[in-house]
Amino acid sequence: MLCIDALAVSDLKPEYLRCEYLENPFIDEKEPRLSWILTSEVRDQHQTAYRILVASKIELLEPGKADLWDSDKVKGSETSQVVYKGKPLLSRQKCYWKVKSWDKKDQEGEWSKSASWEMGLLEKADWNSKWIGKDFSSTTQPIPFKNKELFLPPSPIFRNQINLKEKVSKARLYITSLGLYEYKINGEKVGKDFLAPGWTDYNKRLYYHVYDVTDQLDKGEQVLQASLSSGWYSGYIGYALLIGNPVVRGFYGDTPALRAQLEVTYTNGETSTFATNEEWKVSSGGLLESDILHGETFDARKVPENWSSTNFDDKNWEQAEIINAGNRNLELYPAQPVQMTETIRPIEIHEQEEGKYIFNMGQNFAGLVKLKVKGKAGDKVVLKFGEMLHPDGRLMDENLRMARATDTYILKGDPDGEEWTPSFTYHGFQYVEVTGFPGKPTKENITGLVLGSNTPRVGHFETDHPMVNQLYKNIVWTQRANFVDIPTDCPQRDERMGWTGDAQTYAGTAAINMDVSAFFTKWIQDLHDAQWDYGAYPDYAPAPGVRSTDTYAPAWMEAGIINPYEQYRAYGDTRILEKGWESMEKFMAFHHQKSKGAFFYPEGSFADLSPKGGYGDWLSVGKKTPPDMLATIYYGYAAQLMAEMATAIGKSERAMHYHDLSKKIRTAFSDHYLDKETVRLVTNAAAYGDGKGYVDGQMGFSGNTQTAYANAIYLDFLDEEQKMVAGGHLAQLIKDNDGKLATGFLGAKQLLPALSATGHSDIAYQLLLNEEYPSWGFEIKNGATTIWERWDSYVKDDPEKLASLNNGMNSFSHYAFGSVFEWMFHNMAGIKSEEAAYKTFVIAPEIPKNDINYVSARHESIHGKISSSWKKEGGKLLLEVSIPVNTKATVFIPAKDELDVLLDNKRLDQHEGIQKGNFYKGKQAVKLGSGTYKFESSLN
Ligand code: RAM
Repeated sequence: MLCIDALAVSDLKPEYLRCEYLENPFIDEKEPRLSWILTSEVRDQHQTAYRILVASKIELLEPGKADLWDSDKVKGSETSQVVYKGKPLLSRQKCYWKVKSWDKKDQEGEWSKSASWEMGLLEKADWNSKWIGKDFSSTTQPIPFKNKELFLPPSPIFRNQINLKEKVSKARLYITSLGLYEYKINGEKVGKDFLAPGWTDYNKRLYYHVYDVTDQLDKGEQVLQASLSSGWYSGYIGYALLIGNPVVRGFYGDTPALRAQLEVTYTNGETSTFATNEEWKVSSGGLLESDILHGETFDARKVPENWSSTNFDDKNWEQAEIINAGNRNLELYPAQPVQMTETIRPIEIHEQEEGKYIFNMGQNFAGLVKLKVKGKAGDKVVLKFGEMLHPDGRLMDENLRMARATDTYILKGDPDGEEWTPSFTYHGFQYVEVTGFPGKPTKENITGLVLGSNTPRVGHFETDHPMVNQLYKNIVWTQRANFVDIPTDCPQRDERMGWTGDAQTYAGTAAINMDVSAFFTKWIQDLHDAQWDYGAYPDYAPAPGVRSTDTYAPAWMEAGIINPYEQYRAYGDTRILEKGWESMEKFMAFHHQKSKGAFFYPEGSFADLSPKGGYGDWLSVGKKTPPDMLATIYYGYAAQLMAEMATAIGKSERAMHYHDLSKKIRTAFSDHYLDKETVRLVTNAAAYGDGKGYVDGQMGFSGNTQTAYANAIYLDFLDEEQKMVAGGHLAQLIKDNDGKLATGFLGAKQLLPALSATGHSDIAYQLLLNEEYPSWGFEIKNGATTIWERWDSYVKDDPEKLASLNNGMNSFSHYAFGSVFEWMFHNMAGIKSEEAAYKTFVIAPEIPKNDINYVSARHESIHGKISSSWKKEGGKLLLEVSIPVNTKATVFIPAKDELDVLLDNKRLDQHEGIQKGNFYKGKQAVKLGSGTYKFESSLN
């Protein structure tokens, strides 16, 4: 008989090996962090030690041979963020690694499969390529558009023919650009990325990518091709044109430029580098207009025939211009690039007027379409993108403001038909208006390509309530549409900026849905890069300056603290805290100075901003929560997070300082904004005068708002007793408001958790399920497939109301209100992290009396799969949970009493080794290690 113990081998298996959050990546981090996930069939399993091997060749990846690092057996339970401590890593070095773990009985598991990473170019001297480009501005005519003019230079194409003398054993392309690039070898695109190298403050850092192109090369003649577009570097950004900013495009520079080097190792061991330089030729190709915001015009007749073939003669092409791009700081792109993540088929087409067809893609998303068409040379197909239709069936484009959002294709007349996908733009849309199509188009002529940062999906949520399921779907789609290199506010109109308020409020939800560890590693750097000299974090990052009055605002600027904190909470990332620490301290010093050392902000403290007070509880309904009250809350919240982060990185003295500061701010807050007798939040509304200059100031100001209580409760500005009373006030406010919410960007996330925390879970559920304006359900009833910017962005079947909507600022894909998902995951499914990265967590589902009988949620954490799933069945509550290896959870099972709870069909006291906690307020606590557990109890 096989006896596991006798073999003394544990079934503990390290899987999903990652380096700097990515699988087998190219990196330039000299001390990379390694992570793995453990699986085991044994319950309550954890790691007591691990051993990592790193070798320069796969053959050396064995004990005793590993030439880069052998960690030896290291005692500890860490499975993520383990820092490489081997030999110094060099440019281009490939590293293979594997790991094994010892279990709770100190039994040894098997080695993992091997994984790898490869170093990029670590020294400036590694770059020997030149910047090449072509300035077409003198030949570009402005194009009239909506009473203004657009300046859309064509995209240059570049060519260089090389000869490889031997067979190739290894080839890497190191590539970056100012603007956007596409690089091809013998007509085949390198990589699958779009919009590379992304958006950063190009004066501070510019990212490059590395591609393994070994399989794209052969011995002999090869054609290297590239094209460039303005992108964020020299194209249009945001609403600069709309508001008449002195600069509307070219915020970072005028002429896009490319820098690339193809490094080849032959089978005989020799190497060659083929770099961009004056040997490259340039011409204009088919791309007559190309802008990330406005779209592209492509004339297929203008593409030089056969230019990807080695027989092509480029002697009439000009020599590429060598561009003086200065001394740029080049770093390897640290995240998953923007890629096509899905394709979508149209669900219907209607001919809106003769020759004008509207394709309904059935889903609002960000991306492009691939056009398939057959016709004669010179036929011109125009694709216009929009999110909604007017009641008469016309495409709604008013809400796009100054984004042209149009792609045009001019046919070359290929009898076999032709296909086109734009290269350097994207749109936010559900509908495509097609004109000029030769004949009558069918659904086969258009395919939707979903673009976005390719962050792995790690969250799932399902109930037996169709509206709630649709809401969850809409949240995920909105995240996909807006996580496009940076977290944008919206994908469709002339904006698409990394608004900090939106990003801070949504960060928690984002990390439950997708693995955004690498994505936010990048954007948090953008945020620090965009910090003002005086310490405030900006309204959006990157911050190119699309309006001079866009400076900073309370609850927007705190993204500089909140987003790193959320990254730490989700992934246990302490390095990001260490790296940003100085900037964050500088920000806190700004607060100190701005508040004149008073630990709170009295009414009017931010009257110097435009709008006055900042953005406040943006897009709330009814009376406004005083922005200075919110500013005080966010100051105090930031101090509290600083204390926690300081502790996490071992800065105990700073932790004490911030702990003390956070307490002082809370005291000053309640001295000024709290009537301690009634526990009402109060303000001196008279200080705001008639409210002119404040966002919605004409509505008047009050401390007694849903947002005020929700924040004070959720962010710990009240003691336990006060919290319960304030919860009562909040519940009453909702009742007085016909059972509806009234919160904006700064209250929508906090509202439901604040209700749950104060015993009003029933009202939280009622708000979630409400279908009348304003509510999440209202959007869905009116056909939303994504989360809207405003509670009343659209109304079906009411043309009059529709006509009165504010189309100057109306997006149908804005994730901020989707932050309600935090409550759905934390409270409906009940999963809440305690220690960072779910090392310990709680599962405490709140079971509603009516309407919902089933909830199931899952999250692939950095420690593995967590799930909680409950259903009501025949008067019983069935709860199934799973807890990853190396973590512990406290599960709270709703029950009549402790004898009412069955675990795997047995009473708790009949189980050995189960740590039973208290029975308190209708819930039995049980502390569990890893495994899957089934509970049964009576429904109350
Ligand atoms: C809007 C943006 C964003 C918001 C700011 C205040 O224009 O769309 O969502 O944060 O304004």
